[in-house]
Amino acid sequence: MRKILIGIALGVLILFGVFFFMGPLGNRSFFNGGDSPMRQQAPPGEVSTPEEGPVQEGNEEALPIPPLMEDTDPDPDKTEWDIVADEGTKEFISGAETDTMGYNGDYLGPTIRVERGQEVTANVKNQLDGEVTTMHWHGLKVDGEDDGGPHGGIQPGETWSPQFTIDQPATTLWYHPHPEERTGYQVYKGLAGLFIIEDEFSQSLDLPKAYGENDIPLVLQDKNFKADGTFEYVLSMPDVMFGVQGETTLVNGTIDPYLTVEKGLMRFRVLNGSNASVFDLQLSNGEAFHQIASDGGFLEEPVEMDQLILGPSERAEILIDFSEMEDGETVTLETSNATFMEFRVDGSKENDFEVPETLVEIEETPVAEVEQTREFVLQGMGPNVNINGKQFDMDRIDEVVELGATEIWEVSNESGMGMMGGTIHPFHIHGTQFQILDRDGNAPPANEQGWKDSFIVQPGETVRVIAQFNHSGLFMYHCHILEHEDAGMMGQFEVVE
Ligand SMILES: [Cu+2]
Repeated sequence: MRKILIGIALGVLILFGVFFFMGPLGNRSFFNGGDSPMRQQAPPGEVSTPEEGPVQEGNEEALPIPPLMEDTDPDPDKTEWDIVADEGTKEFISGAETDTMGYNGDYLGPTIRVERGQEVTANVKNQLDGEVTTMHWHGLKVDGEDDGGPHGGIQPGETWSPQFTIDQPATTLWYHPHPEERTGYQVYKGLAGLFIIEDEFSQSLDLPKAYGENDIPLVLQDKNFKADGTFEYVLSMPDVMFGVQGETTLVNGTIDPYLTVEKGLMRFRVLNGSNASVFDLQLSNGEAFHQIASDGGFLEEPVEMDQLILGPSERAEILIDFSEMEDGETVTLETSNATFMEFRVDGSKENDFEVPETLVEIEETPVAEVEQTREFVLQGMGPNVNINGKQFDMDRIDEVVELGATEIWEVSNESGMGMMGGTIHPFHIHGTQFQILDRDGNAPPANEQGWKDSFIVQPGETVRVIAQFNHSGLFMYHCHILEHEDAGMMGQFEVVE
């Protein structure tokens, strides 16, 4: 109660502060940065001589591809990974070294690639300086004890070794820390990686599937670089309200990189790995592309679009067709107010992949089997963000779900309504992949008609999802604006027999 009262007082102060400094807000959540000139050039810093100033021209660096996670188990039915969370440094802007965190490296982590049916042993070592961390496999269907939520704290110097079996369709998930009140900080510093599941279907598909060649991981993030070319995790007043949104975009940890692409169809696995920003992705030439997979697997058929909206933690696999472009021609992946990267067509490398007519059959989770409907109301602002009037408490289980149950979860966003036009909240449920039934009573868009584990809830909107809970244990549901999650916009449910 005291925490909430202090929160309310703080919230009022922040509201006034924000209004004073920023003027009308409302839609800041839809932007991934201000309108300041980005990335062309870092502001002059004092860190080096004029000849070697921290200057970053666009499209200087080739897109780095995260290496694949090493599998130390020779048994093809099993896989074992050694993952070390550690401190590091990285020069995002030449001449300016930034303190970072990474898995098995300075920033981000290797891409995990695993096959359905494989038995996993993951050895996660915490080598961070005095920071407790956890390892959450976002979107993975495993028991609560393997899920790596806030209860799964790994103390500095310790190793956590969960074992589980991969039992879900091919898809692109990700992994990141989930410690209480520190998730935003640790992810911002660089702790995150992709987690790809393959299965018989994905391996048989006539689509680009050479990792790093025509099947490209794209981890999208945004950061606020300081005048000296480094970044830090410091929460300004708008950050507390809307989460940390940066003015500089990174793809796989690099500012404005380029990628040489085949003259043909290329596949991209896109993760919105930002702390808080929603990205409305499009191509600078306005051409359409196809989404083939959502958070939890392939869609029933490719969805043609010229803009892809991805909220924090959402993933999409997309196919971009470069076959009509000339050798050397370029096109940019951008949002309505920022650029992410450039594609450069190499006419000497052609492929004749085609967008498939259909992909998989997705069985509809039967509404007739629903035993319970639960309501989750997202409320409050800034430090007061909460769900159903409650802020996260490690010692309180908010919902108890029966193992195997099918339920409808109805999530509505009343947060900040009336005062400022509201804020969006991306909602994530652990331990399951679900289907979106409707948004304000209307069918979801075609690219949301597959398996999902996170979804945007617009101000004033109500989204209903149908989920089956086939893993037992303690799980989280929360807003994936990490600053909201850390502030307490999170609850716990226990799945029991
Ligand atoms: Cu939120």
